[in-house]
Amino acid sequence: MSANIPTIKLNTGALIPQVGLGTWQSADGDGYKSTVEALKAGYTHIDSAMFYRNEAEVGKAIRESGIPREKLFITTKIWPTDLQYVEETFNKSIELLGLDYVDLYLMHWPVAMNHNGNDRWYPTRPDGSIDIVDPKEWSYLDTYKEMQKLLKTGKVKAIGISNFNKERIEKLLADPEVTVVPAVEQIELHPLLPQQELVDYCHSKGIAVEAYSPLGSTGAPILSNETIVKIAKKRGVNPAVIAISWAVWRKTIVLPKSTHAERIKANLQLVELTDEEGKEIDNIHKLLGGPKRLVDPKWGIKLFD
Ligand code: 1BO
Repeated sequence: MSANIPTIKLNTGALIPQVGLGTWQSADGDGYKSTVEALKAGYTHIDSAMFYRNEAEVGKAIRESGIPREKLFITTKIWPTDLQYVEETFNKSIELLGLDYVDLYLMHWPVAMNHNGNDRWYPTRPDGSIDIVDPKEWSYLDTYKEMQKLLKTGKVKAIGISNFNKERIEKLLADPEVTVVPAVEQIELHPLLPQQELVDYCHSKGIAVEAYSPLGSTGAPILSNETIVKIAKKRGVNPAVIAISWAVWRKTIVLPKSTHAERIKANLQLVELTDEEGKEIDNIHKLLGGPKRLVDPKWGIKLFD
């Protein structure tokens, strides 16, 4: 089945479908099932990550689909505990996926953590704090430079970043050894957290912006928002479609996650929002007391005061 999903041209020249399947918290068989359903429904863009523990199942679904590889856009990401080991981590990802290449490789967070053996994903120090690597020893800039080298292997078509704030992107772009502008910045984005300034900044630098948790992460609070529900009723679609269509309207790429076949399919029923509707959704966070992060680990970086 083919779906009419608009695309955006990345700074590499490649086209990325504006709607992709998000797979965070889809593991233990759910990553496989949701990827199978998405590919059946017409998605051609799947977003995975080492941290999601689903690369093997996502890859299996892709390979079994019989869809020519060049018709698909596949992303995976490197987690903070692996930032000092880019080449070997990437090789592990590609092996788990069982693919010859990925279309996009992202640095999941600009924070390096020590691989100290006590926890694969969130290593702690004896005092309970997260074991962050001293940036003088190794920083996200070092990781990015290693990621640049992967482009030469042909196994990575584009590199990008995730969960970076403006300051970190500025620092990255100002580094003389950074010769490749990230193709993508993937961040938490939804009507409670539009991050317009960061989106505009990325666009001004030729960096495409991807929205994770577009329905508001756990509990999907966006789906019961008054404005979203009102526009959804008027347009005769469900509220998720409005949130996803808003992301498309504002020229971002959006990664709705679902493990339910019907919802995966329904999330592709885009509507073309009017500018009036789009701006009304832009304003939702203001009516609710300002932007609200829903994915905000203590060790992450500050987005705003
Ligand atoms: C903590 C993971 C955020 C989405 O990729």
